[in-house]
Order: sequence, then C-alpha cells, then structure tokens
Amino acid sequence: MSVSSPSRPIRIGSRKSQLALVQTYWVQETLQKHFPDRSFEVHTMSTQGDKILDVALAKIGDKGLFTKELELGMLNQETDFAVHSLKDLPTNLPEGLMLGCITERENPADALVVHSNHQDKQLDTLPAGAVIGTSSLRRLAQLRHHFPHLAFKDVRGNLNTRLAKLDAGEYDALILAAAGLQRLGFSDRIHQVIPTEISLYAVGQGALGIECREGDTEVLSLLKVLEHRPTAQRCLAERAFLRELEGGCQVPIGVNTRFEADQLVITGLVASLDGQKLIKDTVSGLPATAEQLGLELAQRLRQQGAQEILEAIFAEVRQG
Ligand code: DPM
Repeated sequence: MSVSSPSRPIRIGSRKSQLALVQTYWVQETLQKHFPDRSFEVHTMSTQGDKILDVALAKIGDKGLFTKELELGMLNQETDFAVHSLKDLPTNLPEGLMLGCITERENPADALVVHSNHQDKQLDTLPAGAVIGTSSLRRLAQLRHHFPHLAFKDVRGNLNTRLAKLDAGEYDALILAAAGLQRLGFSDRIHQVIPTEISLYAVGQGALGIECREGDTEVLSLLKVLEHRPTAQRCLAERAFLRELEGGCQVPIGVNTRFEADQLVITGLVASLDGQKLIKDTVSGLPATAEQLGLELAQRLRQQGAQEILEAIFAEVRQG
C-alpha cells in the first residue's frame, strides 16, 4: 500500500438500518461541506444485532452486538471510521481502535408512543395491565418501579416495524428514544417525553460516537469539525461510570448529566429488574475531571449494593 495521498477517498462504515444511515449521511454531508476537496464514501455492513431479530436482546447479551463487523472493517483497512449511536458502542474498544469524536447530543430522554386508543393517556393513567413494548432492561426496571400497574413485553426490530406492531394492537404503548424518533421524522409520534425523575437515560443516548483507528491523525483531524465538547465531557463521564460497573449495553443502568455553573453533574442509577430496588446517587466536579466523576459515582453505587443487583441479573439472564 502506498502512503495515503491527500486525495484518497475516506470510507465510512455504517450499519444498514434506516436510523444508522440517516446518522451516517449526516456525518458524510457535514464533512463534505467542511472539506469540499475530499471525497467521503459510505460502506454499509450488517451486524450480528441486525441479523438476530427473534431473541431478546438481553439474552444475546454480547457486547458489541451492533459494532463488531464495523470494527473489523476498520482493522482490515476496508473502512476508515464508523458511525455509531454512542449508546451502542461498548465502553471498552478493541485494541487498535479509539473513540475519535462525539457529536452534539440531541434530546437524550426516553419517549412514550401510544396506540391511538390511548391518545388521552399518560404513563400514570394508562389502564392496569396495558402492555408496554420495550427490550431495554433499563426502561423496564425504572417503569416497573414507578408504574407497577403496567405490563411489559419484549419488542425487537427497527423503528418502522415496532411502530407497525404498536398500531396493529400488539402493544398499548412503546418506549423509544426521543432522539431516534426525531432523526427518522417521527417527532409527531412522541406522546410524552419521559421525565428524568422517572427514567434516567442510557449512557451516551442521543449522541453519535465515531470510532476510528488509533493514531490515525488524518482521520482524527477531519473528525474535529464534528466534535461537540460539552456533549463529549458529559458522555465521557457517563461511559467511565458504565465501564467501572462493567455494564454492557443491556443493563438496568441509567444516567443524567448536566452542567450547573462550572460544574459537571452526573446522576446514575442501578435498578433490579422487578423494579423493587433502585440505587441512585449524584456527584459533581469540574468537567476536566469527567471520567473521574463517573468512576467515583460507580464506586458510590457499588458501596450501596449495585454490584449485587448486577450480578443477580447477569445470573438470571444467563439462565434464560
Ligand atoms: C441500547 C438500548 C437500546 C438500544 C438499551 C437501553 C434500546 C433497546 C430497546 C444500548 N441500544 O436504552 O436501555 O428498547 O429495545 C438504540 C436506539 C437508538 C440507538 C433506539 C432506542 C436511537 C437513539 C440514540 C437501541 N440504539 O433506544 O429507542 O441514537 O441514542
């Protein structure tokens, strides 16, 4: 291989799902605008998570379910970087790869989407036994805690498939990320933005994470135009928190981060699947110490029994 010439095309790896493509095309367009003399190509790939649609996510349990194939593409020099929903990117990356940039976060909240029968209802007024579709243990545990009158059922598939199942009456409501609905043009289906007191969001939710080869200075310098520093500080704190608790993507762990004056504030939660136990705490400090804040928060939750909850869940999920 020759030394990379300034004009070589930059190859972007992406999943094929509609949401992934909307996100990747946005990255491609933004870069193209900033670097009109360069060319940016999108290379799509299917990941394990796209192929296995009939098994509950938590039971597959594999970290990197939506990222592994994209990572191999970069390691094999077939692509130069990959665009992910940051919350699907494991906190420990394979040797040779790094998180090159974090983009500006959209609304990180979860949202309630209801069947047309329930247009006049909110989470607290849905009838007893109403069936809520979610595959997220985090959403399940928190909503069970606050709304024990509701029933929960697993739902898989892309956003269109899920909305179709809802409209067909298989569910009374769904819980989905507001950001995903917005990016796909379904903002009008957001019936209630779920307040953070009820559902803390997933680590990295609403932001995109761009993964590239470690030390690829050419790509890293291009990615700088996409970086959003405040989002990155928040998400680095969140990811340090999750990493320290050794949680994968499918764990009942939620966060909320925000800036108050010059302080970065992070609230984190670990919940038992039955919604009975919620362990929650908050720490704050200077944004420059973001990762330490996440770590400190994890240690505090562990002192309050978070590890026991997580171990019980790992055992339960493994047994199926
Ligand atoms: C992860 C979770 C889910 C996705 C678990 C969680 C939701 C699974 C489900 C880690 N990834 O949030 O507790 O409810 O079935 C996913 C979505 C987005 C990225 C869709 C969603 C869009 C929002 C974003 C799936 N990954 O959360 O409704 O880009 O942050």
